[in-house]
Amino acid sequence: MQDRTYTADAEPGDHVTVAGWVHEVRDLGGIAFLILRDTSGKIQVKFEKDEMNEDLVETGLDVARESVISVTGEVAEEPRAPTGVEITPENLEVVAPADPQLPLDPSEKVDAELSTRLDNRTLDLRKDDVQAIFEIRAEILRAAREHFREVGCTEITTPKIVATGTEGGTELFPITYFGEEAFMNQSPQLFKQLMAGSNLERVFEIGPIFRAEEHNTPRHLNEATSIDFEGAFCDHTDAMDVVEGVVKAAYEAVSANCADQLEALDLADEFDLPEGDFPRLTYEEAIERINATGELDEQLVWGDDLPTEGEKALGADVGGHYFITDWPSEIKPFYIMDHEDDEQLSTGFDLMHPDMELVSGGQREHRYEELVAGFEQQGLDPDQFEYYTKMFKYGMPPHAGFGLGGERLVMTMLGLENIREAVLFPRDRQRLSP
Ligand code: ATP
Ligand code: AMO
Repeated sequence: MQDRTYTADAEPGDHVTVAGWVHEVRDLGGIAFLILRDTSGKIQVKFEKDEMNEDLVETGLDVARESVISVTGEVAEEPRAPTGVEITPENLEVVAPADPQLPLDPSEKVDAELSTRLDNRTLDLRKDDVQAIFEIRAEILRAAREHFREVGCTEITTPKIVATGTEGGTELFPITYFGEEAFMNQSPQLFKQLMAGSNLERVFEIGPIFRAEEHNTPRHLNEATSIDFEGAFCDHTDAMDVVEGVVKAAYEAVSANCADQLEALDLADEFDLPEGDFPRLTYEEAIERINATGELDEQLVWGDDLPTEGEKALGADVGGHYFITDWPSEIKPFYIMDHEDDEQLSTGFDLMHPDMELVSGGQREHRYEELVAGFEQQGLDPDQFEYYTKMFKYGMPPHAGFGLGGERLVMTMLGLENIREAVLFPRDRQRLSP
């Protein structure tokens, strides 16, 4: 391979080789420009027809858009070029020609349909704004990992092929595992809890979760990325502190390190960091405030789950991230601990963005007898979960944790309209390929 020696900070006079995709060719008669694009940006290549080798000019001007070419030449200052410099080519090689019939043109100003974009993700990711989403996503995950490590967590990975589900039986994807029924895991819930009982004590995982969600909504995926935490000797308030830290660290990292990407997304002027402590409303306060907005046709009563319009009304009222705590035990999973003085009230919490739920978490039931009784109340057979429950007989400390939806964090941070925009190859009811 020929070395690619061009970098975005090349100086006039440098002799460079730049390889990338043909973004656009403008032929103005005596002079023509080819804009070459690579991961670092775009560079102008100038053809002066009367002064340059005819073959070279012909190859450069005939090459189809999105072909990969390699150009060697000298960098010169040119204030009218997009980057202030241009290259006069001495050599030009077509590395990989593109079919002139593109299913999606990355240089088009008008956006293609989302389904066309998802069917042609490689081409779609040649657009600055789409590339920016995935660079920001990577920065968010990097910042989350760093924050977890700062608060003493060890990164783990847990199985995605499992024998039992935890988050509701209807949302499981069954698979066949050497002739036996198995499932794709809906959450690392049980495994991360088992690690809270180990000497690792505080763990986190960033990995896929699989849910056979029936709804086709702009905020549900059938394969999502969950950012999970579990900590021994933690209660629900400690877990809330950790997730608040992770979310703030993600915003701060994007603000500090992704200026170009925010610019590409037209967000440079409106990217605000979450300010102050996230308010912590109880479930009871939350339903009162929702009822007071008058946005719902029917008033909510204790025990109701919050409908989407209710979440939106409350989000608009609060105006930023906030927690909802002290949920009724009956609408939180069986593994969540109830308050000591009121067994109708759970330690479960949600972290909300004004537009949607980002996180669920809580302190866990760590007492063996109560845990087994919880399985039975849920209609689950405790024997099937023996691999998990038995570890609660051998010294399981109080512990708490949360699951944060990775794509929802990206989506809400960047104001994306559809969660699929935050996934390279989303899985939904209609989409199993690519
Ligand atoms: P020629 O005499 O071969 O046409 P020129 O440099 O005089 O060369 P013009 O015809 O004056 O070119 O320019 C055509 C268009 O291209 C103008 O709009 C001009 O601003 C623009 N242009 C010329 N040179 C450059 C350059 N190096 N980078 C960007 N734009 C340029
Ligand atoms: P829960 O089921 O609320 O909790 O999931 C946690 C967070 O994961 C995200 N999420 C999803 N994102 C996109 N598409 C989906 N289908 C989807 N399902 C979930 C959401 C949600 O808030 N075990 C608990 C967590 C815990 O208590 O530690 C759990 O999975 O952002």
